Amino acid sequence: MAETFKYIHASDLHLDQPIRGVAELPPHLKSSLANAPYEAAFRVFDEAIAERVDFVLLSGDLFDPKTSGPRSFAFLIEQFNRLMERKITVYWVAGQVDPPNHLPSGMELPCNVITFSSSDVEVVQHHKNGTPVATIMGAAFAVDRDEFSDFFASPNTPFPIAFTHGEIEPALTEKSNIRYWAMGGRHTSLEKKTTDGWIVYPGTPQGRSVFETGSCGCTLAQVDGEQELRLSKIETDCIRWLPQIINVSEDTSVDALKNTLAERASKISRDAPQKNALIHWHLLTTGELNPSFRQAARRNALTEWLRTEFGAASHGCLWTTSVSIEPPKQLPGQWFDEDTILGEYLRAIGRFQNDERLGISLQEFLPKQFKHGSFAGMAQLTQETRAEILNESIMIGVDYMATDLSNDQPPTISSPDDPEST
Ligand SMILES: [Mn+2]
Repeated sequence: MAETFKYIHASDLHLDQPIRGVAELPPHLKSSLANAPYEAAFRVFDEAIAERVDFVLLSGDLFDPKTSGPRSFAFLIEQFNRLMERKITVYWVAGQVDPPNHLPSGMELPCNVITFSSSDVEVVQHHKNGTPVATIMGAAFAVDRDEFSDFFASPNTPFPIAFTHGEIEPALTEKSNIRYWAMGGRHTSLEKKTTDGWIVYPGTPQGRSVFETGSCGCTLAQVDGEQELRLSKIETDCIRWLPQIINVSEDTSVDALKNTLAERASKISRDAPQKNALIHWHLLTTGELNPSFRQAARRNALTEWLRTEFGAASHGCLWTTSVSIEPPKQLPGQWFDEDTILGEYLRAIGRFQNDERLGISLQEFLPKQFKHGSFAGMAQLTQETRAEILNESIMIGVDYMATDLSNDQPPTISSPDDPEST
């Protein structure tokens, strides 16, 4: 029977990358948000120690030496030293931003850290009690890598692990005899079965934006005496992005919506107690546009209510980042037909919605000094953001220009001496 062993696989720590897209933040969440990337990475190394793993695989993008200060590197050295004291080896393969051979000068890695900086495959065998248990074939990220045939092991190689960063097609892993593809470069986790084993992207230990939703962490792999592999996910994130979609029909009342939101909020708390969450509530209109939520001011009031009700705790806090509404596919026909500024405005947006070939050029609105460089990129719309912006433009137009406010006014309390009150 072969020696058993286990390892933790993590990637894309991006220590220097802050959490993005949260405009207003209460004081009680500020420090936990600022420290979340470090906190999550710390948990990865903590788990390695608690699980008494044999080694740790770090599949690149740990931090960007060009943009980060000394904190990231000092933090990593500290963690590597903690692992060294416990005789845990660290394998680190270069991702897109962190070639280990480009580390700040004068900074030295502890001797338990083995790096892979070349884009050619280098092979290292990991030994346990004098026998080789795993064969690590590491190669740094390469922009032009389109084949993976160099990652290949002969049938009797001890547990072959391919170790790199970038995108891979499962078809390219066939006949490689690789048991585990330790990949990096995707920020959301992914496990895929291959003919010989698994492709694993553990994802980032801490989601940074609304595009990195749900639980984040690292992967624990255990290989038993029969060479069978067992995978499990370990959650390490401190703050979780949990966007929510709520259906709203034309006659949903504000109170009914608040009940639905409260139910959803308590379900989130039950599923992940003690976990701070950032929530964007997206109201999806079924039927016709609900007049109670069509004005931005009403949605802002809802945001305030959500923050007060569920966002006050410093543990298990559900912080509402925003409330948005998606207009129904069909707005009242007369709005489009009416001979008003709103009618003309909606007809113009409709033309853009119906013809994707109609480009939206925002470049011309950029101030002269921002026409080139990184700002210019923000004026380029993807198909998805184009649809989103058109939707939002409709809501802004309706908000400012729709005249039929008869159902929109908040209920007024009638005074007793008003002859018309009943
Ligand atoms: Mn990355």
